Amino acid sequence: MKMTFRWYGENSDAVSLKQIKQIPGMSGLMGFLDYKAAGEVWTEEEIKSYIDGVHAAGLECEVIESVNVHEDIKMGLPSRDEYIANYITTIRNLAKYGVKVIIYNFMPVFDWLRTDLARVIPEDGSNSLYFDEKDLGDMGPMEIVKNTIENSNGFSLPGWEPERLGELEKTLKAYEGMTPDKLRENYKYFLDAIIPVCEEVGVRMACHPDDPAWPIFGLPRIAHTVEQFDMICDLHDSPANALCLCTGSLGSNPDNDIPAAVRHFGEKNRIAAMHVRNIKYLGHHHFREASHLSCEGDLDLFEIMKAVYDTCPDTYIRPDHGRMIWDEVGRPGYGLYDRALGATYLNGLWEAIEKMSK
Ligand code: CS2
Ligand code: MN
Repeated sequence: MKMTFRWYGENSDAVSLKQIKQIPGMSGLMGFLDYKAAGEVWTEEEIKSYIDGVHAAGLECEVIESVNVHEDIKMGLPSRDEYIANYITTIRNLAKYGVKVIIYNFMPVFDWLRTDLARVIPEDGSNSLYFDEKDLGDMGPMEIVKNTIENSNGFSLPGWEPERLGELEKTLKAYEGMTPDKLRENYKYFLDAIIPVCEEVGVRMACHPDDPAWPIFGLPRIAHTVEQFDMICDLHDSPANALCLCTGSLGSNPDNDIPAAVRHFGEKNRIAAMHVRNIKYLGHHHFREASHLSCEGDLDLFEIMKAVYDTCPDTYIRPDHGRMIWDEVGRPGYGLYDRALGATYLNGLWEAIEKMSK
């Protein structure tokens, strides 16, 4: 297991590489060039300069997160071939600089969705990301994105900045009539093109689950149950077609048994990376994010780490979203303190499991 940390880059992250390096047991990053639009090539120069900086701080960069897939690929438009060619160039460029895993998602239009980015936890005054389907009410996606822009403490739809609002309307329209089967067909077309290249250059693609783990706004979603991930694995049968098993995303639906899912895909050699965090269920389609500790949420982090140890012990792990604690001000979900506590806790579980298994 290699413990890693998500970092958004010099100009986009309040957390420094030096701070990350000082977290006990931190091997490196799940890195990210946050200014790249979906479909754009990540050039060698950009990658080299980012990764050189990470190495200079004494950290590795074997995992890159959010090389986003252009909507035209998901929609299966004729223009997809050009975007797939760009994606392949990015894979080759990343591999040249030592990247071994690329985390991405195949969610139409939206990445993760929350209805509150800073929900105060009454017990201790910290705050965390929060979702309640009832808060969406009758609002459609356009209204929610506008709401986000007007009220930064309200809804969040990553990637939909004001200047892209016009595009959002068009994209939503273009998805009308899209079915899960059709989306899967387009997914297969993408995988058939990129996975042979991944095999050639030694990169594993790691699909991140839908978050929350159910369809939203009537858009089809195909990555939020074990059965659906089995189908994704079967679309192109290769260890390079793998998963980033995010416990908090998949676990937002209590019907998903997370330790069992880790064992299932670990045994199939299809887990390339893990995001590990905890969730507190508050009702139907209603949850908040908890500290990583098992007793503060509804997931059993010991059982999850044990399943990793037993079935995919060489995987990359990172603590995922953390709460905002100790008056930290930062990117929601991505402050320093609670994620550092999370990493330390997960390292402690790992040491105990390792020693007790000998
Ligand atoms: C991340 C995702 O913050 C998060 O929830 O885990 O945004 C993840 O990076 C993407 O879905 C991967 O493309
Ligand atoms: Mn995640």
